[in-house]
This record gives sequence, structure tokens and C-alpha cells, in this order.
Amino acid sequence: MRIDVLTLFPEMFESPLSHSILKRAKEAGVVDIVLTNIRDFSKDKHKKVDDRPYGGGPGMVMMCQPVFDCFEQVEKLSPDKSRVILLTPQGKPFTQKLAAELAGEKRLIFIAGHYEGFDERIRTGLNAEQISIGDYVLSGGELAAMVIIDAVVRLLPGALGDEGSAEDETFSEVANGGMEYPQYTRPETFQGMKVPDILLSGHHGEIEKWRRQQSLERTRQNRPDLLKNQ
Ligand code: 6GU
Repeated sequence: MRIDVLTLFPEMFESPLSHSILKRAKEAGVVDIVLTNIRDFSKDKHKKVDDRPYGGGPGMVMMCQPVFDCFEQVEKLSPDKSRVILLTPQGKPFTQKLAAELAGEKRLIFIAGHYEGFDERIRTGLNAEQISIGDYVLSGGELAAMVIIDAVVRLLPGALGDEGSAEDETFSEVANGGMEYPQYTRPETFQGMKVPDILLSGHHGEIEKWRRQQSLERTRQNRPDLLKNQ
């Protein structure tokens, strides 16, 4: 997969992309992530990328020109058809299901904005879909882009060392769309807290049953909304 990110702050991506799974996936050739600075495309003499909104109101709006010119150059760096994603709190909610869908694409282009928002013609003119990572407001789309990239890349074949580990987890089909069951590792007792006996019993059927109950109970406690759709 190829991922392009158009941003005013490419440096923000350096640390997340150089650790753990994202780093490994890049090194293994599973994903190629290319950052491009929108400001480099501003034709303004002060490299301006935002302006005041028509009709008045607070804040600044990302201008069309630098984004369109940046997009035009980036798009032609690869022949693959791309899905264009605008990060905004008005977008459709990002979910594990959408992550899996995006993981099936050959190419993604993310456009991260700052300021109060984008000139609407960026969305319409570039045929971009809007995605939000939750019901709260971030000061820019960069952190949201990183969240989405992380969730998508770890689903790509070869990104995780242990191929099974993306299947059992929270929100997956194995977890029945709910929370994952509690996990324990050595030692058996830590500061007086014991690992549940059932996990040491060797009764695989019973262990599976216990895990299903725990999953369900956790989902009921923390995310009852997920059970209503079943
Ligand atoms: Cl994608 N962008 C911004 N600025 N805020 C958000 C968001 C995105 N998703 C949730 N809040």
C-alpha cells in the first residue's frame, strides 16, 4: 500500500512512523508512507496557506491553491487509483470496519488541515471523503491521520509479527464486535493478585467459555451501545 499525507507539519509524523509496527511495516515493504508539505506549494510571497472566511466569523480557513497544487503533484507520483481522505471532525466516524475497508485499498491520500477548516471546494474539487476519529475537536488533522494510518497498516498482511494477533482483539469478529477478554502473563501471583484458576486449569473448552463470558461482561459494562445492535 502507498499512503501519501499532505500536511503543514510533516515533522509531527516522524516519531510515530519510526517506532514499532509502523516502522516494521515500512521496513518490510508492506507500506510506503510519503509526507508532503502543503506550504511548499503556496504561491503567496509569505507562503500563506490560510485566509479569513467569506461571510465573516472566527478563525482562518485553508485556501484552495496550495492544497490543489500539492495534491496535483502528489497524485501523479503513483499510477494507482487513490482514495482521498480529508480529516475533519465533521467526517464520518472512523471504526474498525472502516479501517478494514481502507486496508483493502492500494493507495490512500490523507489531507490534514489546521485552522478552522478547509475551503469547501477542497472537498468537492478533490472528491474527498471526510473522516473523523471521534466526537471531540483536535487542533489539526495530523493526529487523526496518524491514528487512522496505525489502525489500517497493522491490518496489512505481513505488518504484525504474529499473524493471528489482529483476529482475537476488541471489535473483531472473534470478539463478536465487543471487547476483548482479560489477559494475564507470568507470574501467577503479583503483589498478592492471582491469575484466575480457570486459565491455569488446562481445560480449553472451559477457558473459551470463561473468555466469552468475560468479553460479554466487559462490553455490557463499558460499551452497552455495542450490544444493542445484536
Ligand atoms: Cl479528523 N480532525 C480534527 N481537527 N478534529 C477531530 C478529528 C479530525 N476527529 C475528531 N476530532
